[in-house]
Amino acid sequence: MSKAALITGINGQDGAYLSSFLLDKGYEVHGIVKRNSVAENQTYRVDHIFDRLNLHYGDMTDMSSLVRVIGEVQPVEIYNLAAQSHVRISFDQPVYTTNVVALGTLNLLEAVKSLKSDAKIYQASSSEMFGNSIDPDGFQRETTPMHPVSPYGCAKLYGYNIVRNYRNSYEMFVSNGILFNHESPLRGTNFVTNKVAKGAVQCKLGKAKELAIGNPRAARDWGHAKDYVEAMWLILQQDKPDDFVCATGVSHTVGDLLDYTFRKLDLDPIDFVTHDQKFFRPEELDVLKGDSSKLRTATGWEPKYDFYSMMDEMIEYWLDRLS
Ligand code: NAP
Ligand code: G4F
Repeated sequence: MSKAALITGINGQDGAYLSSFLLDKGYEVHGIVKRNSVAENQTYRVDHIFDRLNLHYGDMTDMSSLVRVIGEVQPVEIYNLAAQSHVRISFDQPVYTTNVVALGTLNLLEAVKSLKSDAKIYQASSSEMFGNSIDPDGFQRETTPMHPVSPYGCAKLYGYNIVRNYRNSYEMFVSNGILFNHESPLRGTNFVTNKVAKGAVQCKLGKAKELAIGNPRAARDWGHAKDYVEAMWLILQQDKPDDFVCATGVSHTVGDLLDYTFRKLDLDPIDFVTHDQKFFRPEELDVLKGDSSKLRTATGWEPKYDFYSMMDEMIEYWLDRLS
């Protein structure tokens, strides 16, 4: 009989890639989907594999729904990916973000504990937890102090800590993946990479005259979601639960992102890019660059995409869709 895996946030970017990855590995894949008034659009990222998935209604803020689904599915692995994952929006919805991201994680841990389930749990922790804390060599790693600068980052830090607390207190197999930014054509278009890929293609095709963005100086360590879901699985295949950074180790600014994308389309960004205060954050995280030596040594993980091949795929996707 195949092993059951349960993914919260299955219809998100990472949930879609992880579902395909686990199906290929022979898992029976289950996922929790929260109620939405328009059911059709909600699953567009997994529509190509919809018939092979088992979806259950539930919500991270409703522990009873988590108990019900985990009790029914009896998963061997749980990937906790559900979140209000947009940093800028977390300033507008701080309480909701904290309920889903922080208390939602506690709800999941309590559900697993109360059911006496042996499921291994992957917690989607984030490089946003570091805030502007950087080691002297310019990298963030597992030992770097964490001082988050957004409601989302603060909520993720609670999730990270409560995971460690339950691991130590109750001998649960629960691991944090501290993942740096990862992107793809399935990324929400209000995150900067896919916003720029889509916006630049619209400019190229004459469908838009300008692209308004926020802080061009912020720098991120961008990888591809397809590579990062493999890391999630590898983290749960370790003998012991632990915490691992997953990153490419290379950082680019938003300005570099604009320059590469527009020039790839034979456009000059100066002719199209404008700045709008509404896309800036009240407090900004300036630079992220991750050292994932611990993960690479323990699991052999290596990313297959770099920044350029990742952006090329996203640009191609929008050219195909919008042409
Ligand atoms: P995403 O595309 O925003 O997906 C989030 C998922 O969570 C969606 O399926 C969403 O469902 C679901 N969700 C939201 N609120 C929920 C609730 N109350 N109950 C149940 N489900 C809920 O995010 P992602 O990029 O795939 O990221 C996956 C996880 O990794 C998130 O926890 C994110 O915070 C974390 N992370 C992401 C990155 C990154 O760069 N992508 C880096 C580090 C950590 P609807 O779409 O139906 O609302
Ligand atoms: O694409 P972003 O919105 O991603 P951000 O804030 O780094 O968060 C993502 O990565 C985290 C991991 O570190 C995840 F935990 C989180 O869930 C999410 O997936 O913004 C990236 C950078 C920021 O510095 C932002 O200020 O781009 C800057 N930026 C500049 N103009 C913009 C824009 N960001 C967005 N979304 N939209 C803009 O117009």
